[in-house]
Amino acid sequence: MSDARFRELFRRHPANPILQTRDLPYPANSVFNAGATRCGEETLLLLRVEDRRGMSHLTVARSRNGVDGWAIDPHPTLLPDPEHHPEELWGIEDPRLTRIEELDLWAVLYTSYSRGGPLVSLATTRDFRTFERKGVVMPPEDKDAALFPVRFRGRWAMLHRPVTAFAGVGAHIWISFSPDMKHWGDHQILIPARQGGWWDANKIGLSPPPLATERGWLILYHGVRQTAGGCIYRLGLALLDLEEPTRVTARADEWVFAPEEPYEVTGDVDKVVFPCGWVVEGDAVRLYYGGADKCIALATASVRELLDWLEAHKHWDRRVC
Ligand code: BMA
Repeated sequence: MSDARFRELFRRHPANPILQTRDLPYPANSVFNAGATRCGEETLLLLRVEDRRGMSHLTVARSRNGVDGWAIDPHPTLLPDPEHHPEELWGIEDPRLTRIEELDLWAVLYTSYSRGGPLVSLATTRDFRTFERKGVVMPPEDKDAALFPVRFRGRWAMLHRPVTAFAGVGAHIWISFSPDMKHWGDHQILIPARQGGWWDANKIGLSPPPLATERGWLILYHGVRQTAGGCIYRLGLALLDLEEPTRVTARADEWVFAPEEPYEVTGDVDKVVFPCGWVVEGDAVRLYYGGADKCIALATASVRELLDWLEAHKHWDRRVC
């Protein structure tokens, strides 16, 4: 149950959950973790749909108001293509959409579930009808990736979350750079998972793509807390320097959003809120998130309130990480 003494920065929409499997034009196990963008006059979601074999694909949904009246493609929009892309053998998941004005296209980073583990793939599209696959951009195990919409000193930048089997080091958010979106280097840890009892100890990952604001790149990330009763996925805020995104200028200690409602607490994976996209108009943020790996829900926020709260609660002391 939520605590009235914390004024929610992200306010759940009364229509939640806004999309469930029964809203799809074809049978599926679940619909969750959607990428989001504005496309013309509409809000476009790239839904992750898990079929009744356990494999995921991506399907487009469009709505005028971003809340209801969704027009959903009658068939899967982007299916895994293991014949030409063996890395997509067990499905494609969790897309993050970045509108790149310079190239007049969207970049879609998604998780391909390969025989070698989850990895990061890139596709581009101009219309969300046809997609050009660019293939693997980060080897396994890696996921939770998104591109920045602009270059930094001529290079593209990506946030992502590699995982290593090396015990005890944790899974952190990394930043990498590329001259062409294909060849990536200058990898470095950007936001480390904390340790011990923290809500974001041991394993964190980027949620929606970084959001440009006047005070810096706003980052919403998930922290995975291991408990005796299973994992809890919660969300926290950080800020990166606008010109130099390798510089973390703020990170809050407390989480800002956590599973509380029944559709977040109970599902295929309990206690999960997992956003892959947000849409911003002026000061208004619409955050689209998966609830318990089963449905899609919406929460709204104000960019100014998020930044003010982060300013008031920022803490960046590596000694307590
Ligand atoms: C993460 C991702 C998400 C999923 C979450 C909770 O590792 O695979 O797709 O929502 O786990 O199961």
